[in-house]
Amino acid sequence: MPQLNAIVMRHLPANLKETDMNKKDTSNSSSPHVSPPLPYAENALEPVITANTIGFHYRKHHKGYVDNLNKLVAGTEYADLSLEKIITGTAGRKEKAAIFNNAAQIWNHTFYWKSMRSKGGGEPPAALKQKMDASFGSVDACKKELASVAVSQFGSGWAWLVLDGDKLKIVKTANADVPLTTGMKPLLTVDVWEHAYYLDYQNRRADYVNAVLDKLINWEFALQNAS
Ligand code: MN3
Repeated sequence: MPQLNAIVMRHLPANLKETDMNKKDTSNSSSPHVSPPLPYAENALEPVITANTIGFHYRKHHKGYVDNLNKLVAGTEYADLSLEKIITGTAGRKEKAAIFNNAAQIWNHTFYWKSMRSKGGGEPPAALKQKMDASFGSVDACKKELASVAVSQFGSGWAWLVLDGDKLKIVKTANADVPLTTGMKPLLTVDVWEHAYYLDYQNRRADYVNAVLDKLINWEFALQNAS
């Protein structure tokens, strides 16, 4: 799908280009994909998200997708491809669903870690605020829509702030799906799979989402991706 590939590569956030997202583990050629390091300590997001949750999420779930993908692509036409090329090459192909799901979940999680920071939330940088005002009317309206979409995603999935052309939009995706495959440019994401919040919030997804948006969300990351 050369056309789709071109769209996706053009829309990749600058800080997620191949050097970052496609690190090769040269010590073990059968395991080409690795988990990029967390951008902060596992306890850096406390008390909103505990080190316990981050530990399981990063070291078990995220790593699980990496290990699965490495097994699934070994000896196939995908073995030497970057994560992005695997995602775009398998999107929408039922017979490649396992490869797509694991590859997309690696990308989504790396993007999710960067979408948060210690002492995040608060006022977005002026350039992002301007875009939010233009697209949603206000920062609050943007946050409300993001929260409402995150809470209403039925089952596992993701809520995203994206750039669609010149306009900011909020979209949700189910399971491993990622807006990259529809030509939109992801700016930030919130993981609403239960493993992201259940240890800390049990069934209270709305409390998790609102706390993330108020206290952790990394607006600077979103702005970098928008420029
Ligand atoms: Mn997750």
